[in-house]
This record gives sequence, structure tokens and C-alpha cells, in this order.
Amino acid sequence: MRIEELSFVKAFIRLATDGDRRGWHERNGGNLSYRMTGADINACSAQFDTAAPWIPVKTAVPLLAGDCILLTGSGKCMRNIAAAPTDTVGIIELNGRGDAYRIVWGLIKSRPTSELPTHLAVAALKKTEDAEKNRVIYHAHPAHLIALTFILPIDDARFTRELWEMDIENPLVFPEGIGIVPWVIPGSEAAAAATLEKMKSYRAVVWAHHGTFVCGDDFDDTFGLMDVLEKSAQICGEIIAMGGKRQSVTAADLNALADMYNLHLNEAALVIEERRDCPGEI
Ligand code: 2HA
Ligand code: ZN
Repeated sequence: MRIEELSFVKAFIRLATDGDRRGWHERNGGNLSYRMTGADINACSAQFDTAAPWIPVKTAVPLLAGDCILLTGSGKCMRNIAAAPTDTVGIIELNGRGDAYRIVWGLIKSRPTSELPTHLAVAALKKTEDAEKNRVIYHAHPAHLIALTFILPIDDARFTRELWEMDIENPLVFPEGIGIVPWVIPGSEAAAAATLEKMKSYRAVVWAHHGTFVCGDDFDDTFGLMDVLEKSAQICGEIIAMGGKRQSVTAADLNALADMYNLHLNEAALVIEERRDCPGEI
């Protein structure tokens, strides 16, 4: 079977296409990576180009030594992935020290996403948490969430609490909360380092005035994380446009939810004082 016909590649392409349909990928915005399983590698390694040159990575990731990652290419548009997978996505293999990679399939005349430092840093971190899970890392530019970074304080607890109240899926999906990174230069090692720090506590990290990184167990999980975040942000933006909250889900309501569903909710977000008396103020 050709690599682009394998089920994990098809699921990767589907996520990219769905994200594009949601409007999260203007021009070449966003990127996606998937750390392949042993079975995935076995299914396609016979088609790998093992003569490809090794390219050093700036910050070595020894924890990913020997791993293969399917990812989007630099400057590639999500909307073109389904039509031209071998031009827009590819598989990289990390060497035995995790300090260089080679493109073993796809990315014809191209190179990996500009956000490779963040994808590699987060993939290595999440692999240590649970190597069988956390395989998909997705960066998108969802408009409502980005808009909120111009309004809400750049603060994990405040952001988390607002989004929890907006969509009851939110605390169920993100009981640990959401991390917010202040403005960073896209594609930089500094962006990767800041995201790595936040990913130690969260599965979703928002880059202020830019977009969002989420890390999920599989493609459905990952798309769902982005979708829940953006839906919550959309409701939040609409409430702000309507003049602010007049009533909301309370800390007691959230605690009851946590009891019923056995969740450990982020304490800092839970204790934030409710401010419903000041329309427009958050
Ligand atoms: O891939 O979104 O952050 C283009 C970007 C960079
Ligand atoms: Zn981006």
C-alpha cells in the first residue's frame, strides 16, 4: 500500500482538511505532526528514502531518537494537503542522538514546518508522560480564541476560568486548564521553550495574538481539543460584544461537576472571584 493510503496518513489528512474547513488555516497558517507507532513505521519503512541527507536540529531531542514523525511542510497550505499529500506533508526520521533528521518520505523539494522546534520539544515532553498517547500535535489560528488574547488577561487561571464557564465541555476536556504564552516570535526556539514550559501542565497552549497548540492522543481527540477551545472562545467573544455576563456557572457549579465526573479541576482557576456585576468587564 502506498504511504498516502495508510489509515494514519488518511486520518492526518482528514484533520488538516477539517481544520481548513473551519477557517483555522488562512494561507499557510498552522501545522500538524504525528509521532508514528512501531506498526506505522513497519507499514511504510520499505518505501523510505534512506539516502536522504541528515539535517541538524537546533535543540537536540534525544528522547525522540529513532522516532519517525509525519508532519506538514513549511509554507504549505492545509487546503492543499488532500489533493497533494507528497508535496505538502512528509515523514522525518530522527537519528540515534536526536540531533538531526532526514526526510524519508514526501515533502518533495520542501522542508518541515517552521514550527518544528515546538513540535519536537512538545513531542519529546509528552512522550515521557505517556509514550503510547500524546502522539498528535496541532497548531491552528482559530479566530475567536486569538481575538480573546487581545481582551482577556494573559493569565492561565483567568483564561481557563472564562472558557470553562462558556461551554460545559470545556472543564470536562480541560480540567487541568489552559496555558497562555505571551507574544513570541513564530518559529523561534524561544517560542518552543515557552510552549514546553506550559505543556508540562496543560494539553492546550494559546500563543497570544497568534494561535493555539494542542496535543492529543489521536486525530479525533486532537481536533476535538481545538474545537472545544474555539467554541468556548466564540461564546466568550459574543458575550463580551453583548455587554458582558449577567449570570454564569459558579465555582460551586464547577465543583459539583468535578464531583460527578471525578475531575480534578485546576485550583487557581476555580478560586477566581466571579465578576458578574460589571457588564463588559471580565
Ligand atoms: O505554519 O502558523 O506559526 C505557519 C504558522 C507559523
Ligand atoms: Zn501559526
